[in-house]
Amino acid sequence: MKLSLEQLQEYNQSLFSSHQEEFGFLANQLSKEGNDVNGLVEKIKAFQIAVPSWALGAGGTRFGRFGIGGEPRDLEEKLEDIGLLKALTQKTDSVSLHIPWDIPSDYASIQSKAESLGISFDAMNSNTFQDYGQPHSYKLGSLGNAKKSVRDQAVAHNVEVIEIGKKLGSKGLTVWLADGSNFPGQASLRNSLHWTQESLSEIYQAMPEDWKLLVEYKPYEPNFYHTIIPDWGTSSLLCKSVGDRAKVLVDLGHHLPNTNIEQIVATLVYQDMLAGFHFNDSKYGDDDLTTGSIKPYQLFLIFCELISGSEDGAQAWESISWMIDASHNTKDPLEDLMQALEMISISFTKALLVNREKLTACQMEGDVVGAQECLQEAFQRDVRPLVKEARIQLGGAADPIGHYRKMDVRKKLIQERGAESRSTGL
Ligand code: PSV
Ligand code: MN
Ligand code: MN
Repeated sequence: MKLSLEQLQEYNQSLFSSHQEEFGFLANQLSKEGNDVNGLVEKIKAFQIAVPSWALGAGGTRFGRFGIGGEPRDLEEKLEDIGLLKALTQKTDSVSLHIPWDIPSDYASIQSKAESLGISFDAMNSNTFQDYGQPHSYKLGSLGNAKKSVRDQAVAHNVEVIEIGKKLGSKGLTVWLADGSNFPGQASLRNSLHWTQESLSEIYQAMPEDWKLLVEYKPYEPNFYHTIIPDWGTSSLLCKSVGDRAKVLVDLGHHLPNTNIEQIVATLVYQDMLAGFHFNDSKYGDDDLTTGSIKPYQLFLIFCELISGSEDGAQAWESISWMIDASHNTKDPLEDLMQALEMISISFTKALLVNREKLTACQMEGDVVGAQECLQEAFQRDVRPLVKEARIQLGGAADPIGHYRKMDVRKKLIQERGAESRSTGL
């Protein structure tokens, strides 16, 4: 389904005067404090986040899955859903595909569909954590499997994913490895790391020169004794050994509880080693909850590190990829994604407001209280009118979820695709 632009504008018109009032008040305050409000709005407009193709249906857990109805049945419908998100939020303009779930049956039609919706192809994802009829099983690992034949097959799969991505105009390959072991003694810790390094190196050689390799880490699950790439340090070590276009991908859920993720980000940015982000949130583990729903302060602090790193010239902002990687078990995925996109924009905007000069002075003088005040001043501010203004200027909805509900989008998708339609994905 497609949203009517007229209805969207009509809806925006009904919210316009209260928005003007709120935005005017904030803009006035911010300019008095010396901020360039137009510059801020432009930065918010430019910050776009990719949506993965697997996030558009109900995710479920290993105990069950509750369908949402109207889920996209194929790649074209997935693109249509991202098109809806784009029209409403103006915060996403690309999709990240997972192979083999999303192999295009007709490249020309997929490309023209994406083009008509203004969507490009972000990093490609390979899949060696499942069996899908290939000759050798991945039960005991893929790129780090003890058997060379399995490793070769996993490398070949990644090379095939690169070839698919090349046809679509993607510029990156994301590798997330489920490889590891469930029990002590099951696998050689050292050899499995070595084999993984060899396999990654072969994959790297197969990438075009303008591509990057995003290497994701995860401490546990699906293996519970050891994971071959458990942390940013191991990922970084592997990346450095394969080539300078291989960098570390940080998925917010892939840390043990209470890990200082902003410090990891600062360290990676310091080394120009950050490939990108998978946004989500968690209370306990890789919960894949809505970004910003559990730890909004952490998200803000992460953005503070990213912004200061790029402003200080440690790592270019444009070299970092942004994506949501969450699972939707109880919410409508499209509404959930809209909430995530909003929270990401809000945290980004708050971090832009930190008075960095003042903060640095506090750090140099050892003014601990002053430093905390600097951060709190930005974090406690309600920046929603700024984010809304950026969205309206780009032609999006003043209140994306409000409009989505008013237009009965899910009901229409169910009519179109059926109540039992099921999307491929996690
Ligand atoms: C599994 O933990 C995971 O969420 C990884 O984060 C990957 O990025 C994603 O699945 C898709 O492969
Ligand atoms: Mn991820
Ligand atoms: Mn994950």
